[in-house]
Amino acid sequence: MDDWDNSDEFIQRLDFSSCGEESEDRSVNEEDALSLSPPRSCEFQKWQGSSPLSASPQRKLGEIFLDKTKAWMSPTLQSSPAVSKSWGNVETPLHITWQKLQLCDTPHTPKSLLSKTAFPSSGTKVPPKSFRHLRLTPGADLDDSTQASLVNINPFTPESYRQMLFLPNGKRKTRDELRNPPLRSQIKQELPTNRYPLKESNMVSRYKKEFLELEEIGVGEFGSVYKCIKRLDGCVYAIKRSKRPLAGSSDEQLALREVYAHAVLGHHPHVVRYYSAWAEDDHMIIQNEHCNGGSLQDALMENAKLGQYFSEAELKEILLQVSMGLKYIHNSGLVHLDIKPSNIFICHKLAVASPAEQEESDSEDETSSGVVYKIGDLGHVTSITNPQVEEGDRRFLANEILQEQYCYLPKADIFALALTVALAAGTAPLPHNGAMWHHIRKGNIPPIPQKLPHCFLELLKLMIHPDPVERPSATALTKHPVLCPSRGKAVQLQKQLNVEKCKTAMLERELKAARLAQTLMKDQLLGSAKLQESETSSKQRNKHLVGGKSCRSFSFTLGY
Ligand code: 809
Repeated sequence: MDDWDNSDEFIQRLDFSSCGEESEDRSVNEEDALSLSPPRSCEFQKWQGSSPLSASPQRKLGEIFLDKTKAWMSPTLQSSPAVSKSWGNVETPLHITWQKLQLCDTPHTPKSLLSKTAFPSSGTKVPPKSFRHLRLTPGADLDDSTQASLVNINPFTPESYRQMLFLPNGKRKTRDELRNPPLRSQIKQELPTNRYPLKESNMVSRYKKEFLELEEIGVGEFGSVYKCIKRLDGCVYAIKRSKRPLAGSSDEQLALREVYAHAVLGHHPHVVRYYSAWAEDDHMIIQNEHCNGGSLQDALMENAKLGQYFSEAELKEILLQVSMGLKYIHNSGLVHLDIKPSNIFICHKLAVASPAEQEESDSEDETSSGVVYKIGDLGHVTSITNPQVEEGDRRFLANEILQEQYCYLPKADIFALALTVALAAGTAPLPHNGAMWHHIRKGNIPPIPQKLPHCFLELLKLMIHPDPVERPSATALTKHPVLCPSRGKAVQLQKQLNVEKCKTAMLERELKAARLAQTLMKDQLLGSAKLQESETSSKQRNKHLVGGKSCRSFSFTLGY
């Protein structure tokens, strides 16, 4: 954490004035500012004052300054229990465009503003508790009633539906009233009417207001990626700022795809976590988890400089962890289509906790090596069933994708992953085209300058098989005995246990049968003995009867 040694000076540079003292709940702050998050079913609940989403650790600001070692890290690296922000299979609103979202280019976001519009009839200006701390920066000097009137009316909100279905007195509208809706002006009476002006001068950059830029960590055609600290929660994030694509262009759809994919995917330890996205000025911005170990590509370049390669154990770890991330993406009905070293990010678990604390930690990110590999950059993600394929890097591209055959899309990710691992193993840079490109597509792993077990090389070879059907699925890889030998041992032991259980069951059955036979035999013997006895006694009785003096009666049963 050397960046932060001079923390006193740094703390002065942090401006918390816009954060609101009560705002410990990041979920409120983040959700409140314009999010491109797709609508969720809990939205209405949120307007009513309870925020069911708390996607991140809630740390008191004081705590952040007190704990110098733990501060300034990605929220996912902290030991606070992360609450999954899984949004399930949310239907993404494909029709919404960046241009339309310009409506939200302001700290007065639909949700915060609706929090005001949703309670007009309560007769009080006090917003619900979870919104009370939110300050509306541009209009900060306006009184509450003026602020409340600076809203756009979203026709799709439950409040709009309420107005459509109910009269102001709360009664349900009749069919006639529904068929002949009142003039728009009448609807407006209930909701504040002024549209929030969208002039540039009124826009305060959310990026600048909420984040402090620490350094540029990547730059490319797409724009730039910055390591930033969020003023409110003191955590570090990776933020991509890219040029806003032309409204209605295919680039715009591509840009939105990344956000849709993140939103649908939710949270997985081997997929870079997404926090928020918004548009401002000419930029679109995406705020993601910051991975403190850089990208796998950075690590490969460092290795190349030192003449080193990843070891067999490390290669297996990369393959296993990325397969887990892919399994999650594929099982969500999506494919990545741009797997390569520069899109795999590395998180090193920080050694801030004592060994005892580390032992106690029940983090899902825990791995034997303490290194977590995560799939990032979802810019090429598409649906498996309804694909819109934007070819990824040609060096990692499976031949069938080039041939526009999209029947086995997940297997294209497997192909790219094998070449990614080969690079990590020390393979020379991959060709963009030419003879070597085709040689690899025929199922040949390029030469690897280190001794690796035959079974591991065979697995990599299978992963680049020319026939995608032959390549293992991500799920199969996560269970593969080469990657999880302990799992292989466990499976073997389980099989042995099952055989023993079968034997025991059979012996128990035999024992039961023997016992039953024994009982039957006993009973039979007893039965015939009693029969004999009864016959003898009946003969004797007859004798007595003949004698004519017996007053005793006998009864007997056979014992059945
Ligand atoms: O850590 C990162 N998370 C990202 O989403 C991301 C990250 C990085 C890093 C790691 C630095 O230790 C370097 N670069 C160039 C990154 C890019 C991204 C990224 C990629 C982002 Cl923020 C959005 C889209 C694609």
